[in-house]
Amino acid sequence: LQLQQELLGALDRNEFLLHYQPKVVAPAGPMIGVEALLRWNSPQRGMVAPDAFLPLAERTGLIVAIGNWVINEACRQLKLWHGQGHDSWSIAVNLSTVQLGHPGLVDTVRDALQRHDLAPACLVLEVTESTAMRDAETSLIILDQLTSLGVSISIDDFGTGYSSLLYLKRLPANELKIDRGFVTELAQGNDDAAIVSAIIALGKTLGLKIVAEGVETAEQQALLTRLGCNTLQGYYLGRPVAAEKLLASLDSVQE
Ligand code: G
Ligand code: G
Ligand code: MN
Ligand code: NA
Repeated sequence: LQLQQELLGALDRNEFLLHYQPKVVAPAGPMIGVEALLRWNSPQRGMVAPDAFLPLAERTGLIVAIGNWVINEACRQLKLWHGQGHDSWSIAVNLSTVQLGHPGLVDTVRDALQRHDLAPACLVLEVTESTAMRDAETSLIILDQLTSLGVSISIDDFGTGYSSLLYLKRLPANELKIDRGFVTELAQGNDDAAIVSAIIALGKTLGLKIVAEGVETAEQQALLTRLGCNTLQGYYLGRPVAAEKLLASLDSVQE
């Protein structure tokens, strides 16, 4: 209840912020965009990661207001970067189950793109398999409407959910993100390399761009590239950082 009270005020007090993690062309760049990751800078608790408050925000419905802020803030920041010469960058925003099921989502996205004068294609909406499956038929309708706006849809944490191939085939997605659970032990000679190959083959058959997340070592970077991933994301390519730090770190990602 305490946390809920604090969360309620956090938006008004402007305590939320976004960190940005690079997505780079395999193996080592250039950077083609970022994933926006929500942080809560709480006066009482310090910097709070989303896992600590998203479940509560979902249960209380607060996620809708917070999520709308995220979408607008991400668009505002991307427009700034475009104006600074990084005009090919895209930005990815995560959507939770409650957000996807909320009737205002499509309008929120359309308004944010218009307000910040952004081409829809540079906004990527990341939806996990489980989120899309929660109310599968409704999700398809919403995702189709979002696709009609021109935004990209990315299937996040792929391989951790239960979607049938038939459903996957119907999803209007542009991108598939291989869950980092398959990447962590990739170089250790278990089945993960075969699983990743199969996911890549499946994704390519469906016409999807393949992103690997959780890339932490040079070995994983090389293997994933050899297996056919288009895009890499992970601590090895760049940690999530505040906007000011991202430009400063570009040298290491070679832009
Ligand atoms: O950075 P990491 O601890 O940042 O994120 C933890 C989890 O929180 C991930 O599953 C990520 O998808 C989710 N997440 C991060 N930012 C957002 C956001 O803005 N909205 C939603 N719905 N989920 C987010
Ligand atoms: O569920 P989603 O993929 O949106 O979550 C992104 C989460 O993964 C964030 O918490 C982010 O901080 C974290 N993350 C990003 N790169 C890495 C990585 O290389 N290793 C690990 N362990 N976590 C990562
Ligand atoms: Mn994500
Ligand atoms: Na993920």
